[in-house]
Amino acid sequence: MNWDKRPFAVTIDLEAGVVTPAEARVTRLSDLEGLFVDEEAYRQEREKGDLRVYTVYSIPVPEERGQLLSCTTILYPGKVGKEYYMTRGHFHLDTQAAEVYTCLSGEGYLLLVEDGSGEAESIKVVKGTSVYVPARWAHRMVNCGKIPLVFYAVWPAEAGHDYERLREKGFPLRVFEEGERPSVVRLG
Ligand code: S6P
Ligand code: ZN
Repeated sequence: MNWDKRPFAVTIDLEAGVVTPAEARVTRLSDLEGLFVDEEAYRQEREKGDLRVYTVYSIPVPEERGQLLSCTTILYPGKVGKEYYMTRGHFHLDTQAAEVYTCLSGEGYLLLVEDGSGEAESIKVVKGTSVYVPARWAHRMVNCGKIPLVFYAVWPAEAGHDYERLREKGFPLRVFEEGERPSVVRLG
């Protein structure tokens, strides 16, 4: 996209999550090694193929103070063992950067954990749920439905992503299928 500091528009397919024009990035099972609790189930899934877990359509702007980045994420339905497909999840490198997640289609949970206290929350999301993610809260979306979970995110362009910090700390909440229903479980 040519950036000339002029207003511009994109088109978002609200059901499919596809943004035109935008750049798509696919995250596959092989990119998410170590993420899911059941390592044996992960190994078995990998033997079946390297399935897509989510696709992100980013609307690029310069990563400078004052700019707003936005994207859609299409999180496909699926499970590794009993654990539903989820995004990797992250803190923002800029500890003052908040974010808004708005669900356009599908259903699931947004899992959050606060960096200092370790306080954790799960928020049920369906089409139309818009969640304010305060600064310092790591965030991860989980698809508990049978169709793709599509959400639109907007956040400060200079926020950056800290995946490593979340990986080291671990995410205390997980969502598993129990009796054909999602169940949010606290680990440890
Ligand atoms: C960025 C925002 C989303 C995620 C995307 C994929 O701040 O939260 O665009 O990047 O949903 O998730 P993840 O955890 O792999 O970046
Ligand atoms: Zn974020």
